[in-house]
Amino acid sequence: MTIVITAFERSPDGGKGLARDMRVRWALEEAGQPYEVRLVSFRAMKQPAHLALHPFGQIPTYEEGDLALFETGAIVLHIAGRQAGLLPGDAHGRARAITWMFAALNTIEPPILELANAKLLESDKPWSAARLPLVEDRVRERLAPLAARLGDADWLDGAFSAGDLMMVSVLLRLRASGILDEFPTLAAYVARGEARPAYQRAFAAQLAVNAG
Ligand code: GTB
Repeated sequence: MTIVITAFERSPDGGKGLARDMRVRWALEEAGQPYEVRLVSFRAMKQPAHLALHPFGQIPTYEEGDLALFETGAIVLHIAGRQAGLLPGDAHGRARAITWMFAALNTIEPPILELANAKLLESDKPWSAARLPLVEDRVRERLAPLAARLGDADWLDGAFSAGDLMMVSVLLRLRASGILDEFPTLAAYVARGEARPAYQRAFAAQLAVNAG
C-alpha cells in the first residue's frame, strides 16, 4: 500500500528541514518505507479536500489505503510501531521510548514554539524586547534538565529510538537562536541525529522540493 504524506508546496524555511513533514520523512527513512509526497499550497491546506484529512488545515498528513492520520506524534508512532528499528522490542523499553516522544512534544516543544512565535509575530510590539528574555529563559529551564538526563550518552535511553527522532526534530528549531549551543551536549546530540543516513535522505528530499 503506497504511503502518501503532505508537505508545503513552498516551505517558509526554504527547505532547511524545520517544517514538520521532516520528522515524518525521517521516520519513514529510518523504517525503510518508501513514500510519496503530495505538495499543498497554503490556500489548498484550508480547502475542504485537505480539511477532510487534517481538521486544522495543516501539514503533514499521512495516508495509507483507507487510513488517514494527522499530528506528527501519532504519525511517527504509527510508523515506528510497524517496523523494527524505531522502538525497542521489549515492552518497558518501548514504553520509555514513547514517553520521550511525548516529552519532546509536550514538554520541550511548547516553549520552543513560544520563542519562535515571539520572534516571528511579536517583534514589532513595544513590549517585545522586555518579554523575549523571559521566553528564552523558559526554553533554558527545559534544556538544562534534558541535558542533565542525557549526560554523556549518545541517545536518551539506550539505542536510538523514535523518542530521539522526535526530540532531535524539536530541538533543531532552536539552532538559529543560539540557545542550543549553550548546551554543548545537546548540540552534539542534535548533530548525531542529523548525521544519521536516514535523516540525510529525508533532508535532501525536502530540500529538493524547495530548490526546484
Ligand atoms: N501539532 C501538529 C503536528 O505536530 O503535526 C502541528 C502541525 C503544524 O504546525 N504544521 C504547520 C502548518 O501546517 C507546518 S510545521 N502550518 C500552516 C498553518 O497552520 O496554516 C510548522 C513550521 C512551519 C514553517 C517552519 N519554518 O519555515 O521554519 C517551521 C515550522
